[in-house]
Amino acid sequence: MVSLPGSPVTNLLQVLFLGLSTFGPGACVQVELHVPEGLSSLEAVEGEDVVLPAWYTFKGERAAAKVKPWEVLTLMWFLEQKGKDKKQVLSHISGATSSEAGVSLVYSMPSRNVSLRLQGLREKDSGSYFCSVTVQDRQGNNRSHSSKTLELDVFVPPAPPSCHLLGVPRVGTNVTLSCQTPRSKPLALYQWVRPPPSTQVFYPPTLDAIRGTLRLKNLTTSMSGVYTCRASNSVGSAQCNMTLEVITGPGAAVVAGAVVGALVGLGLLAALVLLCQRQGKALEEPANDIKEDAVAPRTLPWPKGSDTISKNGTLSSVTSSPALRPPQGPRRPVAVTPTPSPGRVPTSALSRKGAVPVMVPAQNQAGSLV
Ligand SMILES: *[C@@H]1O[C@H](CO)[C@@H](O)[C@H](O)[C@H]1NC(C)=O
Ligand SMILES: *[C@@H]1O[C@H](CO)[C@@H](O)[C@H](O)[C@H]1NC(C)=O
Ligand SMILES: *[C@@H]1O[C@H](CO)[C@@H](O)[C@H](O)[C@H]1NC(C)=O
Ligand SMILES: *[C@@H]1O[C@H](CO)[C@@H](O)[C@H](O)[C@H]1NC(C)=O
Ligand SMILES: CC(=O)N[C@H]1CO[C@H](CO)[C@@H](O)[C@@H]1O
Repeated sequence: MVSLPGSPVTNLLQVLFLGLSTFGPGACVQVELHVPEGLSSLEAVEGEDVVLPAWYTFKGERAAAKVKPWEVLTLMWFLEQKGKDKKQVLSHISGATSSEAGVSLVYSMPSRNVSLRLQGLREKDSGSYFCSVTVQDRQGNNRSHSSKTLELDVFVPPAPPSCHLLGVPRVGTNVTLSCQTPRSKPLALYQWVRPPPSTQVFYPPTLDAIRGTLRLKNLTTSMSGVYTCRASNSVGSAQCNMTLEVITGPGAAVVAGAVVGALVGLGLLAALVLLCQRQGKALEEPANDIKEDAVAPRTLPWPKGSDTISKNGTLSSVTSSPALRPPQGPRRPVAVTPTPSPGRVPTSALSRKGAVPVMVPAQNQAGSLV
């Protein structure tokens, strides 16, 4: 009777046969492993738990039937991954269960429900889970076997991305803001926005949502401010912030403007410079280094959003984090401060970022003397 086609007549015969034979061992039984109808793959999120549902019945038997006293089950769950050997993750043989860490059966044995629970999922738990059941009687006769496969795909929410500036943000030039997350499955899509008060959302072609780049053209000072990048996929999102400070005008014009503006005080300024140079010889080390504690020149309230050059000829200025702080605190001559995490740019980075090497210390001196 083993593989008769499932016509109503043969089903009836099977039921009759099983009805007669379920009283003890020696039954000719065909085990059937089941998974929920239509289920062939599952999706889960890294860190969470998942249950791979599976149970067995005997052909023609009602699904809810209990384990028979004579049933001896051999159960194995394997994980198959592309390019790797098949790995056994759980086995139940002769009444003893053994498994990998984080893998267990949902129901204690004996049970016909052999669902597998995976706890604390990792991305590398993705793959094909192959379940095999073999049932025999206590004499080892009438063995019957069945198996099923379930695909598991473990998704990963985007890790915190890092925000970077490519290019020098001078008025009239172009720069690119870039954003990349180190980990995400499926691949993250990126979005750039400016948070309030300068709320702005960017769209292609300015935004490349796949690469995470935002191209800003013909910069103006009104484009200075905080920019936020959000990386997101179907299971989560993460963001980073950066502060863009658009530098006004090329260096030569600033110097010329400063000279014209300070024409009356030029002689005094020259004298100061001489004085500074003398002092500089005595204090050569500190004078040439931009020191952590060096107090930047006291400036008039910063003319945010305008091209005005401040009186002391500062070329550029930066708000260190926190981002939207009003421009009144000590300033640092750095063009841009990416702020993936709160914190100040190390002073050692200042020289690398092309801070005006000679003028800054001179300004410090002048600023504190004027
Ligand atoms: C077996 O257990 C799984 C997980 O708890 C459940 O989804 C499934 O419905 C159960 N099967 C039966 C036949 O009860
Ligand atoms: C900025 O981009 C525009 C348009 O793509 C281009 O015409 C211009 O040459 C670019 N300017 C600089 C300084 O690269
Ligand atoms: C850049 O902006 C300035 C001022 O907004 C404008 O006059 C100029 O035409 C712009 N240049 C380009 C190439 O768009
Ligand atoms: C980015 O800035 C927003 C406010 O504009 C803040 O809520 C968020 O915590 C910041 N994120 C990071 C990573 O600094
Ligand atoms: C169909 C089949 O193989 N039936 C066997 C089941 O096992 C008993 C002994 O336990 C045999 O007598 C049957 O022939």
